[in-house]
Amino acid sequence: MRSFVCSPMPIFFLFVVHILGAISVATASKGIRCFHLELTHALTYPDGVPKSTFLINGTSPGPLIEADEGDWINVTVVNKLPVPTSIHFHGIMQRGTPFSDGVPGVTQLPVKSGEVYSYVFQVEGQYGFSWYHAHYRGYSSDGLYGPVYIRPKKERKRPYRLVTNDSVELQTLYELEKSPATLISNDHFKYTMDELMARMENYGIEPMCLQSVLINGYGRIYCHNETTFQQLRRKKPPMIIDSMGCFRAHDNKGYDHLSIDHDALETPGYSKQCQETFSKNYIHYTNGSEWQYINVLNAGGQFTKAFSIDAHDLIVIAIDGIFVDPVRVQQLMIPVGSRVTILVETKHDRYRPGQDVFAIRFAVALNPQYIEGIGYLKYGSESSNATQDGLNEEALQETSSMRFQELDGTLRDPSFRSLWPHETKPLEESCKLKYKNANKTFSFFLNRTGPVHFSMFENGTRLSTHFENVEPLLNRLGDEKADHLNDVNGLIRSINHNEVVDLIINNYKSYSHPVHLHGHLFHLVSFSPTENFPFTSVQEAVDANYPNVNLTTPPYFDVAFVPPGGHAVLRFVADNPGMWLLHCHNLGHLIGGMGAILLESPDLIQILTSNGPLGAAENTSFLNRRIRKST
Ligand SMILES: *[C@@H]1O[C@H](CO)[C@@H](O)[C@H](O)[C@H]1NC(C)=O
Ligand SMILES: *[C@@H]1O[C@H](CO)[C@@H](O)[C@H](O)[C@H]1NC(C)=O
Ligand SMILES: *[C@@H]1O[C@H](CO)[C@@H](O)[C@H](O)[C@H]1NC(C)=O
Ligand SMILES: *[C@@H]1O[C@H](CO)[C@@H](O)[C@H](O)[C@H]1NC(C)=O
Ligand SMILES: *[C@@H]1O[C@H](CO)[C@@H](O)[C@H](O)[C@H]1NC(C)=O
Ligand SMILES: *[C@@H]1O[C@H](CO)[C@@H](O)[C@H](O)[C@H]1NC(C)=O
Ligand SMILES: *[C@@H]1O[C@H](CO)[C@@H](O)[C@H](O)[C@H]1NC(C)=O
Ligand SMILES: *[C@@H]1O[C@H](CO)[C@@H](O)[C@H](O)[C@H]1NC(C)=O
Ligand SMILES: *[C@@H]1O[C@H](CO)[C@@H](O)[C@H](O)[C@H]1NC(C)=O
Ligand SMILES: *[C@@H]1O[C@H](CO)[C@@H](O)[C@H](O)[C@H]1NC(C)=O
Ligand SMILES: CC(=O)N[C@H]1CO[C@H](CO)[C@@H](O)[C@@H]1O
Ligand SMILES: [Cu+2]
Repeated sequence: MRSFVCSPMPIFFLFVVHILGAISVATASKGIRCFHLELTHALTYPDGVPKSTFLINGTSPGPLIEADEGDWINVTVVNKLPVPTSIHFHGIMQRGTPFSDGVPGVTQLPVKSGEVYSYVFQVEGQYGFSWYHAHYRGYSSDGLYGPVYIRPKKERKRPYRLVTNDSVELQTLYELEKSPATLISNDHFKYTMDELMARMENYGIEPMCLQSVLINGYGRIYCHNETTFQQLRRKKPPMIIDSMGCFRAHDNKGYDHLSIDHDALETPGYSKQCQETFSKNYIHYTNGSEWQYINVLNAGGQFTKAFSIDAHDLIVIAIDGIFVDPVRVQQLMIPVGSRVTILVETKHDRYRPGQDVFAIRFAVALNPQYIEGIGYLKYGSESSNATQDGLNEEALQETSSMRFQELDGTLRDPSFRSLWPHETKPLEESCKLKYKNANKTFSFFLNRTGPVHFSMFENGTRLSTHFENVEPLLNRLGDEKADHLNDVNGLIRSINHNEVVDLIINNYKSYSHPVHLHGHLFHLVSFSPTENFPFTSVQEAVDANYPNVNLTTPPYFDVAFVPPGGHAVLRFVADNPGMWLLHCHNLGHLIGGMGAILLESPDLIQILTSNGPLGAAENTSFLNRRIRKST
């Protein structure tokens, strides 16, 4: 059969792949789900102020991509933007389809303006909440992001019985699992990412001062007074905090030398006088259900978020899509790129439909800015109120006394509990750590090596500037040996099939970095927020009884938050041939070079070697692809 047939209905077809150039594997599958995404450029007013935005099918976030575990998916992207781009499916492993990973310069050429490009992959053996976003320059933050949800197959173990044994409630949870709600926050700057990057290059300023925090594309500019800011800082040294809540950090020289751009929002400490807006905030209606099943994502390109819903506990059931032992908390700490799935009990015997409303808060945590995005959890349904804007602001004022966190994300009471993704345990046996020893260890060192230069390597090596526009590395594998790749910065070559690989990631003192690995989930086998890993391998640490090593029940996810001065050790099994980026998910840091490319099992990588590079748009007939063996 020569091509897939798009169908939401189960149909059967043969998908023929050639592995190692010799074996033909015929895989029968249920069908393929096709999604069409049109990328356009428009002026929008997400927080009441006009901004040049990139949209997906006219919206940002873009439409949901949903499927059942095991499905094939075909996402066809029509680039009607004035710029090139690409789409990466964050959390989708791309097993057998590394060329659909969406990283320009590594797995494809950028999709140029006017071109069409299809990403085809299978979600076999994976489920839960992921997301898609542009992986070219910083365009993700300009609006190119959206949710992906893969419904788990029947056989998987669920955590629901650890939450309730009431059969009606269990049924509700199974029902809600089919189409969970989504809350996505984005860091919204006054300027577009290209404008910010130009400023970064010219003035050595990182984008650090948000205009607003959006929730599902909605937001407002809130202005807080000096008293509020100073109270938040009461236990810390005095500092200049501007009207947008941005403050000058001690270690950035205050940008005092700058003679221009002082007014511009992205210069911490110099924002223009804050101008409040009253645009619409996002409203999540309970629709009368006793439970809310919500996928929460920090899609922001910049800051970790402290998330909470006033007066409502959060029961965490999955991290990065993977079910975990449920934990009841009042607050989630969500690094950039991380996803947390929660259950929230909405008690309709206590709160009144059409009336009671509670704030949903995404606050920038660990600052350097005091700012939060607010949405509403509203009892009742949209129709139980005549107008969308008929929000009871008075009721909101009342319930805000029941809030858990301050504007800076700190908890208001020591009895409240907060949870980081790295404090969870995977639920299913299959997601637990199986390997006590690693075959290979690689070390990384997160450092700022220049005003706008960031590196993952001890010697300061960075991903090359504009690596995104070069001939994709996957293509360069070709027939010959990988000699072509000698000039590639930050390439790790020696990962062989089925090896157990440890990545030791130490962080220098000044910034935190959310490190994301493509193509794999990993176990966090050692972590410390305060010290670098004092060994050269996990085995040495085990031999020394190092207390931060965790080989019994380590967390399992795809983003590791590495605090300043701390470390994370990631362990994964190299069972997915491909070229996988390992990078900081702070967009400014990634653009500044903070990444590495893991070349895994080059002999087994399936590559498209027909005419031209993978980026030859329109040509999605990769069923015809020949798989070559590098000899
Ligand atoms: C994916 O969908 C596009 C648009 O419908 C189609 O042209 C292309 O052939 C499909 N790709 C595969 C591999 O089926
Ligand atoms: C996006 O818009 C296109 C064109 O209007 C439409 O065909 C497609 O179904 C939309 N995609 C999704 C996922 O809604
Ligand atoms: C439900 O029942 C199981 C098995 O008896 C038990 O392990 C679990 O703790 C119960 N769940 C709750 C929420 O009580
Ligand atoms: C500052 O804001 C707080 C909280 O909104 C308010 O209680 C206080 O009265 C304000 N102070 C001044 C000086 O405006
Ligand atoms: C509530 O119902 C509306 C209208 O049917 C729907 O759009 C929305 O997604 C529902 N919300 C939840 C949380 O299920
Ligand atoms: C390992 O990690 C889990 C999950 O974060 C935690 O509950 C457990 O206490 C950790 N064990 C050790 C020995 O650190
Ligand atoms: C971090 O970068 C700075 C600036 O380039 C350099 O001086 C320093 O040696 C680096 N630190 C380490 C441990 O590599
Ligand atoms: C820096 O270290 C990396 C990783 O060890 C290595 O591949 C690269 O060749 C080194 N670069 C320089 C300039 O020494
Ligand atoms: C990895 O190491 C183990 C021993 O620790 C060994 O049995 C296994 O063969 C090694 N795997 C590979 C792929 O080298
Ligand atoms: C697409 O690729 C196939 C080989 O995989 C080739 O035969 C065909 O000519 C290409 N089509 C275009 C439009 O480039
Ligand atoms: C029709 C309806 O239920 N309207 C309600 C909308 O919300 C306000 C305040 O939140 C209520 O007072 C109305 O009764
Ligand atoms: Cu970073």
